[in-house]
Amino acid sequence: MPVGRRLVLSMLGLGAAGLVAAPSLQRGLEAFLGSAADRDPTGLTGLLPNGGGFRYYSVTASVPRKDADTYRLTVDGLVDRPTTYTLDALRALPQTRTVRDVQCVTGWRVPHTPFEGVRLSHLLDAAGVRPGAGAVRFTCFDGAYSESLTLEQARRADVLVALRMRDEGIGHAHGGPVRLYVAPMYFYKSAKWLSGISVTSEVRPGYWEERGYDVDAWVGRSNGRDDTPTV
Ligand SMILES: Nc1nc2c(c(=O)[nH]1)N[C@H]1C(S)=C(S)[C@@H](COP(=O)(O)O)O[C@H]1N2
Ligand SMILES: [Mo]
Repeated sequence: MPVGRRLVLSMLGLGAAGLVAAPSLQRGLEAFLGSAADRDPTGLTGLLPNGGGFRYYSVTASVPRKDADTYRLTVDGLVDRPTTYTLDALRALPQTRTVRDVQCVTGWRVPHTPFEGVRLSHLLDAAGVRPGAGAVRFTCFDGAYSESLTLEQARRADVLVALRMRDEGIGHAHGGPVRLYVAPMYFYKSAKWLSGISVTSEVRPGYWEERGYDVDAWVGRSNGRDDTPTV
């Protein structure tokens, strides 16, 4: 790490593993640390070129690329009909579009962002959720990230298996070709590079949640939103 950066981080009292920065602090750091390609103090985020305000997040150093030929999404666990979908199979299902604000728990926000895809509830109904199921766990083809929702949350109309973001196909950096989109919750719930949906009996904390984030990730009214589905 360059000396200047180490200095500013220690001045601000942030360790290299400091994960949460207030928005003003984040802006100050970005201004100080320079170019948009620069990485933030966590080493996990960077401003995406032409990203429209999004930060790139990945907990792994590299992620394999998947396309229509190689992408697969598996739905299994406590279901009657475990299913594997190709990208084309997902595209052939009814699509829902929703426009909400994206809110990262570290403070940045991107207003009015369109997402489009298949309702998670549709995939759950198609698989046939068994009695005794209480939650849904999501895994990713980065090989590391995971998330979860209660079954009730998962069945909301504004929870999508998203194929499009900002009215275009989801690029690799944003978790394409398929990511989860949980509109009413902080963006860490929206698992990128989605490869597995498993119905479980109980919620199992996800990657960040095992490292201190709240399993309950509703974006509150303090952020200017309510949790009413808009689709
Ligand atoms: N697989 C995976 N999904 C992830 C993450 C990640 O590191 N890996 N980060 C989460 C967090 S904290 C945020 S804010 C968003 C960032 O999405 P973006 O990179 O498209 O801006 O992805 C979420 N989903
Ligand atoms: Mo985030």
